[in-house]
Amino acid sequence: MNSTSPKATPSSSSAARLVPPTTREDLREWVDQIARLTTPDQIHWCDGSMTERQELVDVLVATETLIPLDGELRPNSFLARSAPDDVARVEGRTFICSESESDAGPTNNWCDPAEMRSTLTGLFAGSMRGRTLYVVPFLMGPVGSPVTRVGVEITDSPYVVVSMGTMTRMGRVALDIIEGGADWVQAVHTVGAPLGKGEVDVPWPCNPTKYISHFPETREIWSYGSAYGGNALLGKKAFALRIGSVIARDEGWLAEHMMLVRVTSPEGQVAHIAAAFPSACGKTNFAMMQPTLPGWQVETLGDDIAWMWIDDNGLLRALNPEAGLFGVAPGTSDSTNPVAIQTLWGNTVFTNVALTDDGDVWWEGLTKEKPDHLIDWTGADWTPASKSPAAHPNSRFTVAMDQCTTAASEWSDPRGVVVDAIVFGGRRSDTMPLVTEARSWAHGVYLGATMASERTAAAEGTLGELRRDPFAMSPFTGYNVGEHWAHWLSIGERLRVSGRFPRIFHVNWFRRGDGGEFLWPGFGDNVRVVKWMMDRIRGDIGGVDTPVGTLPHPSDFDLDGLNLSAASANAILSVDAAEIEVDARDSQTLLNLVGSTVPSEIWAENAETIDKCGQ
Ligand code: OXD
Ligand code: MN
Repeated sequence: MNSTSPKATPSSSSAARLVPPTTREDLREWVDQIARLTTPDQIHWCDGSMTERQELVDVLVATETLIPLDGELRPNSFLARSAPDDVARVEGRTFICSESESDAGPTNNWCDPAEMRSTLTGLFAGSMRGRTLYVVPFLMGPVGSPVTRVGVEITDSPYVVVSMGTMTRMGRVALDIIEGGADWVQAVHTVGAPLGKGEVDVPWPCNPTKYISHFPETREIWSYGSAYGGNALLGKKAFALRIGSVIARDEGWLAEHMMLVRVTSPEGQVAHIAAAFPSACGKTNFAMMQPTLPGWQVETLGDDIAWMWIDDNGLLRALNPEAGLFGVAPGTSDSTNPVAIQTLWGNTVFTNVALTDDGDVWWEGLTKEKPDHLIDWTGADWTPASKSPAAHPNSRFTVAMDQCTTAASEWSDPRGVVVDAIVFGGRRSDTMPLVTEARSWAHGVYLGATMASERTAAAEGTLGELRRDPFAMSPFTGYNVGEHWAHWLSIGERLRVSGRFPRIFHVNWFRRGDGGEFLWPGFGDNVRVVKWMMDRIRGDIGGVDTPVGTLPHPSDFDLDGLNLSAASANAILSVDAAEIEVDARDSQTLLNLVGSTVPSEIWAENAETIDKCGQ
């Protein structure tokens, strides 16, 4: 905030928000304690009202953090441009600070909690000088659900407050639940850019030093130096996945990196599907699929995170704990995801996309023809001759889930939905067929544990290299990955009581032919895969037993009307045992890394896979 600009004084009209609106001494004491450490100019308790949101937006426009878009083309929408070095989650700076290193496991960065506390205390001391400390109470999940949890984020970024207002149920609604006696997860965030007296602020304050630290035992999150989504909107990855997965393990439920949809067949059969994909595998497109087969409907329940629990009848239920969509913009278009395009008609904050000359947004892939002139995500002039992309590859949109044109009415039902199918998937140019169904719950857990994806240009690492990403949770499990697999197996044991197991499938939309071309059309045609899953769930059809699970019998799989050669169809709907064996042996590198916490069932499934390859 620009302390020299009278316009930029946050919420000066709302003196009431400076008074703690809670009788909870422990909450007031905690806020005081953080304020004593960080020394902000003032404290603002957020109520989550539209008036408050408008006041914060006005502040952000005054500081040029938000650039208003054209009111006709993109009503009530804004563009934010981050600092060039604050554009993505920072996995290398993300820490699980459990008391014991083995609790974090070999796939997390661990740091001794006492050492991390001492580092953070030094960094947070005085870090909010010249700024406002916002107290942001929020819910993950709808009011009244057994899995809904409360958090309070303290932040000095009004951009974060506005974004939390979209991504969570924020303000009074959460404070009321705290008043009722609920515990809350403590989340402390600073951009790490104190302002000197009279110092003019920059539009995107942040700090080159970054820490995203989690303390699983005390359920605390401390985030320093970044204002970018996944690092700073602490309800999302930090709470709903990292701390959430620890709470879920301790309490016997699951906090997973999965989208959630409701599918209805032309005959009226309904199925709810939860699916985990690493990034760049079309997870959002699946969540908003427009089926190409007549009479099919896919409705959106969630695009990123699913919390799942076993209900009193022994059924696995799921809900999306978030209230907004924080999606990747590039590649989103009328042909790849028309639902997202409709959803973004207005009331949207875009971050790091390009600005058109008429005050709208643009990103690579939005239109076939590139505009003649743009302002790129760094604020510089851009033409099609420019060497760098106009929108950052990780540029984002933030929009309320309510605005999603395919949102199922159940998306905010506190009872959640019964999960019929769990899907794991990755981007594999070879080896994995279009779809298989796991032989058993344990085999499904094995498929999730060893799932892998080839790196794309946007991902860190060497292009095309295969990365194992267990349950698409690599950077998101707040405890030892081997214990996560054991936890999934224990959920299976508990489902035995009702015998109502969701089916587990593995999909691969990305098989390539000899010339490198994609063999499967994907997008809306993925409903054909869903159709086969629904037939399997109904128990109508058999399949072909393979080392990697049950493969569709070609005569049971609907390819009608697709321009797919027999050779391509055969390639995606067949399994080469030799390739699967190589893959199973390759996944032993991960199992050996995870070491002693790998459940024996996972090794047994690996051995059975290899065994079946030799038969
Ligand atoms: C996300 C991610 O932003 O998974 O959802 O990185
Ligand atoms: Mn995600």
